[in-house]
Amino acid sequence: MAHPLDPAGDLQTVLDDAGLKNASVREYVRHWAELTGAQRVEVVGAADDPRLIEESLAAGEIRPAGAGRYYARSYVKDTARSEERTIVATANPADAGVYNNWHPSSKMRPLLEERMRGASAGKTMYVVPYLMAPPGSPLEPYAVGVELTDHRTVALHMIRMARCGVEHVNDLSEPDKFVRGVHVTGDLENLGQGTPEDQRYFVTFADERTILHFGSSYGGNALLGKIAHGLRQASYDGWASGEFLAEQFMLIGITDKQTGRTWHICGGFPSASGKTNLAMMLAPDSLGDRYHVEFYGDDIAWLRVDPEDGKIYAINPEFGVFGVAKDTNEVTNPTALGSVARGTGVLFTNVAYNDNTGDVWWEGRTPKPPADLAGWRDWTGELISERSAVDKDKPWAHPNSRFTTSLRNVPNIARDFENPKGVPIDAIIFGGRTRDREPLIRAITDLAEGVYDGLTLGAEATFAAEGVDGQLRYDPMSMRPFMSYPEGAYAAHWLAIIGAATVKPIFAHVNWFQRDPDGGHFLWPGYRDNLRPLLWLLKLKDGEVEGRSTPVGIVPTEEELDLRGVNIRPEDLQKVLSIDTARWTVEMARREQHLAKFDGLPPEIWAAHRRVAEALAAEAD
Ligand code: GTP
Ligand code: SPV
Ligand code: MN
Repeated sequence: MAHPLDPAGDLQTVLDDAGLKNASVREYVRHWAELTGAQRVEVVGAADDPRLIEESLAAGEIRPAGAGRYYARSYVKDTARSEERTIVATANPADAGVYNNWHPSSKMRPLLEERMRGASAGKTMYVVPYLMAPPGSPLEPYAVGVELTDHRTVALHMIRMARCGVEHVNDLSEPDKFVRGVHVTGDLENLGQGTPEDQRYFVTFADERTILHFGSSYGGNALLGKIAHGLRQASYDGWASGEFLAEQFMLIGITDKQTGRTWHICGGFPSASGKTNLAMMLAPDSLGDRYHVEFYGDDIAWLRVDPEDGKIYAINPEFGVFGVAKDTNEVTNPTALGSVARGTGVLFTNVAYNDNTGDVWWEGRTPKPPADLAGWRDWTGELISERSAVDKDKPWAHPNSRFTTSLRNVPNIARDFENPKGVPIDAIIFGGRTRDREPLIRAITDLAEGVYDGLTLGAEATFAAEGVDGQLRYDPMSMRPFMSYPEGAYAAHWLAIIGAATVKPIFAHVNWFQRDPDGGHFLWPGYRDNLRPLLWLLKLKDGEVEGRSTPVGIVPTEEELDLRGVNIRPEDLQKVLSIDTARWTVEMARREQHLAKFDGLPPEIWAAHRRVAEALAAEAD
């Protein structure tokens, strides 16, 4: 039950009634309720979901989208993470890196407090205690947090994306050890988003384990357990403790049903580059009798070495999926459609919505949009039938429209996804959207070369604003937007953690996005067929295939790839399995400049770069 905070102050009664016992958490709630001026405080957990849904429906904040499915629109200028306004702040200037947008805490703290002071007046502050780990994980001490949010839809997202409830904070052995995450929405219509007067700030005070986000109610800007805690804070904690890595990685299991053997692969692709789709991958029909892919995670993995067997173990700290809607359909990703079926409690954001039927639609859901326009509104709430001639062809859904659903709804969720220990890692892969140069897969067996490959990961710049056409926007390990400490130290920490494993994973770089330079079509069919290069990688690791050595790694021969049932032209196949030495040589010069930006890069990384460059030069001669 919620109680108004009357001047006599019965906050303590609210917290008592909710069973919130941790005195440090109670004091933290009191402090921020006072500072933000929230009118009421309410402690919520997973059990409150049905009531919160009813309240949100009644208030018109969400709408029904079929039985047990819901729909919400965000403010039109609040539709994605904002990288420019995201900051990592600490007391130590040496924590500044190239990508973490470091500022001193002493400067940022007052700015955030000023914006948040009184900014939740008249609103309810939801207290959401959560755990970013399977319960019982050795990394649990780093996984406890409490988000305070003044937005009910954000609380609904948190309940889907993290394990939520007072039980996660009540009996801590160190009651003060939890991440403090405060989310204040602000007056979205008056924040100057994207202008020089931008009022928003999304700050992780990493050495204080405090996250203060002001000025959004969207995705990673507002769900603080996910990337602010799960990636920025956790990667800082993993480095500071020397215990683990926290990465923007998907995590899957592949089981050979004939032998019963299961392998685990994790890996990073930059945002919107295919992690969710890979994690939900259904084996292609021709391989489905033999192989099964299991979903562990699609966006975050924490990796540590287990002292007992010397292997790398990974967990997915999340409890849900915040997936991109665009192009999700029965052919590309039937598993995703299963995850958002009736009764799943899914929450769609910024797709198109039909007022009359409660149906939802997004670009790529079907080849053409629904023919009968009656009731359909685009993601901004405009009736499609009333669009002007100029707006006629605009997308119905926002390109970053998403679905939020819990892991237990994912049809291929691994049987042991809650295993506190995590799963042993056989391979680590990196991949970006690259229209040329990067082959379908190249395997890397050397640790330093694997880490080097991750550090030089990038995705092509697609808009003039994002970079020079055809050049990569480098995105080390797919962590560029989430980097919390300097890149040189980051590389050294990777070498230390993976180097400490006595059983090492194999590395690989993959690319599903190579295009025909003339027609522009994707050379590789992608999606379900992506299992094929991964199976080759596991065979290579087991010594069952040899591949072909190149200066940039080992690539499969055509015979080694299981291509039964694949629809690909012979010339396209040849292209995705070949190395364009001249094009690679151009890339090496750019890599040199990219790496030179990082202070204190370990000598092993430079040595790996030189080895690859020399091998390419020898090939070119
Ligand atoms: P974030 O949640 O932003 O971190 O993204 P993600 O890495 O999980 O990306 P996601 O799987 O949601 O894919 C993003 C877009 O890429 C979607 O529109 C997909 O349909 C598309 N995509 C994913 N895999 C493939 C593929 O193998 N081939 C092609 N052509 N497109 C793909
Ligand atoms: C990403 O942008 O990589 C996401 C979505 O996974 S958000 O949680 O908004 O960061
Ligand atoms: Mn992501």
